[in-house]
Amino acid sequence: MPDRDAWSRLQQEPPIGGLSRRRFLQLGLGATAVGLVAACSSAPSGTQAAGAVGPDSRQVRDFAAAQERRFPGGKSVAKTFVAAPTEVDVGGTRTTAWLYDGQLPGPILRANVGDRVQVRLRNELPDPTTVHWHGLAIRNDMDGVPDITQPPVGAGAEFVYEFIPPDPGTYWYHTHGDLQRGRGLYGALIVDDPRAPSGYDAEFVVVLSDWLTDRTPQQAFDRLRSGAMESAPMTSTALGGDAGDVRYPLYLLGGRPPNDPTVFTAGPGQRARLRLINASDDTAFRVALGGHRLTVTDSDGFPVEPVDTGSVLLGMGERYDALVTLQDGAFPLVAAAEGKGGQAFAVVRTGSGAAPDPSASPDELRAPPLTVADLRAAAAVRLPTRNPDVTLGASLGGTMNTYTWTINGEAYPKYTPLEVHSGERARIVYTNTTTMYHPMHLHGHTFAVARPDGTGPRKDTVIVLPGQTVATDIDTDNPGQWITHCHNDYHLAAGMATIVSYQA
Ligand SMILES: [Cu+2]
Repeated sequence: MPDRDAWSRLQQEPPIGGLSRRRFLQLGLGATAVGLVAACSSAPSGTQAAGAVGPDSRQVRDFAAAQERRFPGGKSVAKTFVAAPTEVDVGGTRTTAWLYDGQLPGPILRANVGDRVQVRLRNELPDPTTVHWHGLAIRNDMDGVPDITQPPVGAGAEFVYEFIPPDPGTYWYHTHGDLQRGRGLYGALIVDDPRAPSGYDAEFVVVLSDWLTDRTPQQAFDRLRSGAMESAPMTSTALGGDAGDVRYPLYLLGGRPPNDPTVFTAGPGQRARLRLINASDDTAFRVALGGHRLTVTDSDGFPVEPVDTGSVLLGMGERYDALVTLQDGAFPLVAAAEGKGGQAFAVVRTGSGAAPDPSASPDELRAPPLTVADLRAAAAVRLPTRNPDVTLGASLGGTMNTYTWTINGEAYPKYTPLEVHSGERARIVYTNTTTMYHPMHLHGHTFAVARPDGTGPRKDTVIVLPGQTVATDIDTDNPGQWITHCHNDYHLAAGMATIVSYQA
């Protein structure tokens, strides 16, 4: 049901920045405001203080101008993404997906650091939507969060995103509309540093997702809300408890099911860079390449001290890059759905030999996987040691009988903002009081996982295990309104989000 009370409250809010929030919404939504309110139940009802720095503020324009000065001469990268319902055949089952440019996953968006990226989104979906550029520290008004950084892009409408990627690495883009992502609206976003040596011969972009064939994510969510749980519990030691809320009929690698796998090819002895991206809604993946060790080099786009492992665990939204020196033959690249029983699968082929079985389970998956605890930031990207100027708590809670997930006792779109000012070291402390892990994501910043010795890896999404407290540090250098939320799409839809709000 639309939250009409929230809408009326928004209309009465005091001005923020130079423009009232009410006016921002009115300008953006124009004559279609009533229709959008009816279609969208997530108009935020946070109480922004008078000094909140809005997406259309002078501070955000100043940030954008400074980025342009920092990267003179970046080349133009212009794309059009058409978001539209598309019939797809996944593993022999036809479903109506929602895709960018008819592709599952969407096209790889690739640019250099400092490029001027322009993506024209044409919304041919029946519902309003936005695109979020996950992990990139870009200007707030291009962040793609409906009602927070822009009005949702209505059905039949267009919006042009323009931004400058400031850091190289493995990122991704996806819709930020309610329960839209699981229908197929996601893709890899890769930022290259032309000055850095590549250090590899082949590159495998590995987009992992969970896939419903018999219902939409909205229908799965409605079922959870009605109190129905999966019949067999799903648990994982590595995840410290519940492994998910939904069991999926299929897990995809590069949009393809195990019986119709992607085949990555390279030469024996060559060094391959795996760019692992977990684009799923409710599934953590444990990834291994049969017969090989992985050297993890980057986490969420930022370099770490390289560490060898048999497998790596990715929560939703996380990325890991790994280098691997390839043997001669054909090998299973397996992403096991942690605690759920199924897997995504591809073939890595460097020579002759029979293709591995899609149900192959490499020995590398047996040992505990690498997690954030095993990583240290590369020296070049460590946040300088500094005491926090402000510490903000985000207590993660949930009530299963109504399937409500909360931060500090509130279910988004209700929220009390976490307030920061520019120029601070801010510490955001996530405490998980529930029995399920939550991959917590912050927009617009790459935090450092706080450690006394300052070696915590830089990340934008971090798994917070049941009962665990994870502190994250940022330097507040990107003014605006930034959502922080659980990257389980059902948990986000059920309220696990709040806003980190820059104050003037
Ligand atoms: Cu969650």
